[in-house]
Amino acid sequence: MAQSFKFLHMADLHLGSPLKGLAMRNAGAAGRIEGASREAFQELIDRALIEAVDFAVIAGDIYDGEWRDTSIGHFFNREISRLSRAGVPVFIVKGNHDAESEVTRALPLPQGVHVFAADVAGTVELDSLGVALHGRSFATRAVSENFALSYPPASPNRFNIGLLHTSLTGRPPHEPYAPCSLADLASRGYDYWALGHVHEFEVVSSDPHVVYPGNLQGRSIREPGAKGAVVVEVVDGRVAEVRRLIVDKARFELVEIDVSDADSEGEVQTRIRAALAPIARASAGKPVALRLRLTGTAAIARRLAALGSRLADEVQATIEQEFEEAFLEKLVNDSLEPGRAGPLQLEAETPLIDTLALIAGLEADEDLKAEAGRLIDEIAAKMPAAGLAREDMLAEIDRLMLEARTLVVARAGGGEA
Ligand SMILES: [Mn+2]
Repeated sequence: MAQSFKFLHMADLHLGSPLKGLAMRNAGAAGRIEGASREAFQELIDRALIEAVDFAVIAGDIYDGEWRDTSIGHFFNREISRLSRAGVPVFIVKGNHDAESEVTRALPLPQGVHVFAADVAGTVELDSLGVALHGRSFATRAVSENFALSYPPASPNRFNIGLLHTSLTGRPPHEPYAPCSLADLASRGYDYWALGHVHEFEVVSSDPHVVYPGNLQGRSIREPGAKGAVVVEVVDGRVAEVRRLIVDKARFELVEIDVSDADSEGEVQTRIRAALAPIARASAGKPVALRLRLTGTAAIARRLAALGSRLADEVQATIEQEFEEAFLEKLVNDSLEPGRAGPLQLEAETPLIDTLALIAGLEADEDLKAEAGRLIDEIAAKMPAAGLAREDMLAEIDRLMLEARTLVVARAGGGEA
C-alpha cells in the first residue's frame, strides 16, 4: 500500500508547570510569560487545523505533575476537542511527569483520543491510512525497563509509528528513563519513532526516523531557543519531510560574546549589539529573556568586572534598542585578563592585601554555603509556590560567590586595567 498523509508529533507540553528562575529577577516579565505554555498549545492546535493533519501523536508529559484542580485537564480537553471535532484522532503515551502514579485525577477524554496502556505495549491500526501505531505509557515516574524491546514487531504493509518517552542511552541533564539504544529501536522495523522526554528538538536518526520534537515552550534559561512540535509528511509510504512548527510565546536565549582584544567599552557594546541583532530578528516580536556571557581574553576584562551593575544597565539599554520586548535575565562576565588563567585577582603588593586575605577562600567556605542554603529555605517558605526555584538558587551560590569576589577585587583595584 502506498500511503500519503500528514501527522503532528508533539511531546512535553508540561501544562501547569511553574516558570523557574524568572519571578525572582523580573516580576513583570514573569507575568508576561506566565501563560505562555497554554498559549503555545492553543497556537499548535490552530496550526494543526490549518495544516489539516490526518492524526496527532503526543509522546508523554502532557502535564507537569498532579493537577491542583481540574482546570488544567479541562483546558487540555477543550483544545484537543478542536482536533476531535475536525475528525483528527489523537494518540497518547504518558511520560514520567504524567505517569499514572503522578497524575491521579482524570476527566473523560474526547472521542477519538486514545491513551496507550502502561502494563503492555499496544497497537492501534488506522485502516484508512494504512498506519499502525504502537505505544506504552509510564505507570510510575521512574521507569528503568527498556520499553522499546517490549514493543511488538512492525505490522506488515503498514506505516509503523512507535510512541515512546525515553532518554535513549542518556541525554543529560534529562533523567534516564526507559533507556534504549538506536539499535533497539531499529530492531522493531518501524518507519518513525515519535519520542518525547528530551526538551531540545533533535532528529536523532533518519533511517529509521527517530525524532524529539522538543517542548512547546521554554520555561527557563536551561531551555533556550525556538520551541514547538513537528509535522511529518509521508509520501508513498516514506517520510518526505519533518518540519518544525514553532509556537512558543516567549523565549529564553543564551548569548556568548567574545570580547577578545576589545580595547574599549564602546567596542564591547558594538559586539553585543552585533550578537543580539539576529536573535532579535528571529524572535519576531516575542518577549525574550536574555542571558549574556562575556568570554575571551582582553585587557578590558578588569574594567568590565568593575563596572558591575552599570555594565548591566548599558546592556539592557542596548537590548531595548534591538528588541520589541526583551530583558537581561543575567549578565555573566567570564572574560579574562591577558596572562591570567583564572578570575581576576589583585597583585600581592597592593595595599588591600588585608581585605584580600579576609575574603580569600570565602567562595569555598562550607559554613557560609550552608548559611546561604538556610536563608534560601527561609525565603522559599514565604514565597508563593510558582516562584519557587530552590535548586536553581542553590546551584547559583558557587557562581555568585565567585562573582562577588571578582567584583570586590576589581573594585578594590580601582577598576582600571
Ligand atoms: Mn519527561
